[in-house]
Amino acid sequence: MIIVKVGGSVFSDKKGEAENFDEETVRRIAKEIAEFYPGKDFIIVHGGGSFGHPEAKKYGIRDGLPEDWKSASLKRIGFSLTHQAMLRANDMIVGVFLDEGLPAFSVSTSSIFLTRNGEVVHGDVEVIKKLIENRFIPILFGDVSLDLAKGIDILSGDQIITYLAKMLEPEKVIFLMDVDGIYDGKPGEGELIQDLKRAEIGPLLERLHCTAAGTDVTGGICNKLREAAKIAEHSEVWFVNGKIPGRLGGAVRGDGFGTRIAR
Ligand code: IP8
Repeated sequence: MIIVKVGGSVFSDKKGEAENFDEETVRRIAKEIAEFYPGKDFIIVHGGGSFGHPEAKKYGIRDGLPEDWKSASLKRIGFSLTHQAMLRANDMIVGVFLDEGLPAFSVSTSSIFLTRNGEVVHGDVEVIKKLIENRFIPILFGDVSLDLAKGIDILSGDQIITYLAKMLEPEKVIFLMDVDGIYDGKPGEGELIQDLKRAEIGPLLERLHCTAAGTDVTGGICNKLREAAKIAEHSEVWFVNGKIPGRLGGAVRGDGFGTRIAR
């Protein structure tokens, strides 16, 4: 089994207008997966991109539910609007996969996961296991979550993958991004790291001065790297450019260009 994270910046331009969708790239990703399916099983998890992140930021979903009724009521509306925005992204992605003849099936993350301060404390993976057994391709997504500490929060696709990797022990986890992999510095300035060891992730996070930035409410590359350190306990991890044809296929085969973290 291979888990593929389709980063929000791969299927949409986070700096562009709200809910823009790069159908051509998603179609090409689906075609690359079709080269390996049904020989291999896939689970897809996609990010928020220009769909979930602007809404989540606007309504301050990560701050949780406040005490007073009036502000909590507005937050509840924002919670649902953020989820609806993610459903629209998911609908488009699932639609493209179906169109390419892949049996994609939408799984609404907020219906099967519970968090505590953004970390998964419960995830119903039985449905996902059964979908895989019946040869479907489950498509989950970064979403809002009901949170045991704050009432509501955001659950990043990256956190979902860490949980799935722990429960399902996939052969590989592949993160598709809009850059070639993990850089020791800013993409384009620092050097691309082709082989990264788990033990090197901590010092790298320090060198990258990891702080949340821009519209990404879940912390971008820093969050990915922190999660990758956990995922690498269970599976090989790849970071590749999802915008460039063939990179996903290369990571599936194991001879691809990008950053590889061996188990
Ligand atoms: O882009 C965030 O998912 P991510 C989802 O995988 C929302 O971090 C709703 C902002």
